[in-house]
Amino acid sequence: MSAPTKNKKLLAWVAEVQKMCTPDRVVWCDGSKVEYDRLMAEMVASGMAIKLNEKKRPNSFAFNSDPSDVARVENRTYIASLKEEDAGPTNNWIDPVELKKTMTALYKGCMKGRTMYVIPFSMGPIGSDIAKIGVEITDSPYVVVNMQIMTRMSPKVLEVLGDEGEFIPCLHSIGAPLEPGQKDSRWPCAPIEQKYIAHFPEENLIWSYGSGYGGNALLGKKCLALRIASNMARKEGWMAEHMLILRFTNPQGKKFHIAAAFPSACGKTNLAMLQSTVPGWKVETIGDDIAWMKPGKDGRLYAINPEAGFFGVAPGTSKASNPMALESCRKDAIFTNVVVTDDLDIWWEDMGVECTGGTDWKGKPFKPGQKDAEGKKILGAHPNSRFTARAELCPVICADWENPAGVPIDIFVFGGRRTTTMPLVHEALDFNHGVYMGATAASEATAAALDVKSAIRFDPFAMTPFIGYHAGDYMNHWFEMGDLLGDKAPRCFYVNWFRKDKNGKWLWPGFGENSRVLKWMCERVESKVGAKETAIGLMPKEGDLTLDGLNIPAEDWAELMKVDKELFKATLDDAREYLAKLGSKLPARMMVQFEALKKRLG
Ligand code: O2Y
Ligand code: MN
Repeated sequence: MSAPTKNKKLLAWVAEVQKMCTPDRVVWCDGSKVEYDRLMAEMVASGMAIKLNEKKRPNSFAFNSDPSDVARVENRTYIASLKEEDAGPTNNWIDPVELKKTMTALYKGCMKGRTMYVIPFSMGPIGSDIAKIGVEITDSPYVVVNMQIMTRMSPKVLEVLGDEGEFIPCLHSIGAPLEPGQKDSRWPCAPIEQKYIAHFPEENLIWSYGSGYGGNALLGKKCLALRIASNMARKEGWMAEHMLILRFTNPQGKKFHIAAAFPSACGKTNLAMLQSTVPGWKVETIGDDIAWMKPGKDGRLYAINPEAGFFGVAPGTSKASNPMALESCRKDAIFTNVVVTDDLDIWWEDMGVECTGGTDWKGKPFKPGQKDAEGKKILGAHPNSRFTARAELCPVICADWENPAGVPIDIFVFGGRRTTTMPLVHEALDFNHGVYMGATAASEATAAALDVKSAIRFDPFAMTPFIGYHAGDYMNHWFEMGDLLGDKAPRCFYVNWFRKDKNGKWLWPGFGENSRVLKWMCERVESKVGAKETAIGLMPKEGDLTLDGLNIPAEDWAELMKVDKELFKATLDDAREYLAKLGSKLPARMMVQFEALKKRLG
């Protein structure tokens, strides 16, 4: 197949990888439907994909991964900067020369017996000045079809790239060469000790080996759009964040744009597609996971969603929790590690529909409610099972979701999962205080991960696994963006949807009702409502956050909004200890905020 580009750098890189990985053939991908259909047909024939019932789930397919390859592998993910201190304490680091040596040995001949696919893609609307071009080389046809949904793949990408344009090279191999006559497994991959998800920030280069799953393999997502992009953004004066983007429009038609950062599996996709319960207020989705934001000519911060699809967690997605996500995968979808029902549709735990039986994610016969020998419920879908769905199929996708100029961000929201201490919502006193709030965002550790000293885990800006450089420098970049944006910087809020009472009952209904909280934020921005100043920040005045029809007893509301100074003070030591780990790169301004909060708490 002749190459559809004259870009010298790209042609040289493809030739170099071909020589190293020795695939049987090279295929340049164009993102077309013909290509998608051909690859799916090949994967169905090989037994890797299951074609779902055309009447129930048109043009959709299910895959089951190897049980050893079911999630991102953070302990095998590396930031291989030239200097260790540039990766910082939140990243794994290996000297880039050493890592390249180790990985080159693995890459040698790794695509034998397989096809090497070259995927030119754009993160962000093609041609947008916030977008970036990447090229992924992979030996996984599953990666190609997922990249078709998650990124913009089309001949236009190579047109924009031209003969001299720059791209981010993303090399991926599942690490499972095939000898002649060797039978392929359904989900080939390498053992854990051979998996490497490597980032070389000085070269804007990604090398991934050994895993075919999600963020390890779809390199446009976490690897490029967060780890490499966060480092580029810092150098170039913009931001690459783990944030959903939504538009919230009030009954008068005024539009507010909100970017919100929550740790993985905290309901970002649900919030991005929220169905507002506030009469006349409407949510439209722009993105559910990643925001790229750049100051515009008017001095405001403009955001695009660099992705073109959703790679959402399946279990728990239901008509009640997120009907819009379910609708987004009504057709043209890929499902990974879910139950395939007897009538060839899909099912997962807490989907809210009946399943009479099928095949679980490990390929075994399955009926909901079955228990294992120890009496534990057998799960049909893996807890990290996923749907890959086209964003354009989301019924509430915003008309501006592909606007190359992006949308102006009014509000940043940070949060974590806390059953105590953190009230439902509070606002930062100013942008720098907002940076402190984002930097000290924390969740309660699960029992399994509970460490001896502290029950909370800090996850600054929900970016811990995704900051492609030193976390101290990253926090400083946030302060510097605030300096640059000045009074046009977004207003900052902190939410906690997860507070419980002393009997373990949720105090806030969540889901669509979260729109009430977003409305209060928008009315703060518009100066329509005031706020009570408390030690931790600004909080809603009585009656400003409307609770009509919710039946929340007054004492529950008081508990939900309670700021227990003693409890807060008790977490300060944890925060200080966490921040101290960032050493000399911790911005002085962070400690100024810490001391100010301490003083306010008395
Ligand atoms: O396990 C994976 O590879 C997927 S992780 C993921 C997928 C979509 C959105 N966010 C995440 C995440 O871990 O934050
Ligand atoms: Mn995410």
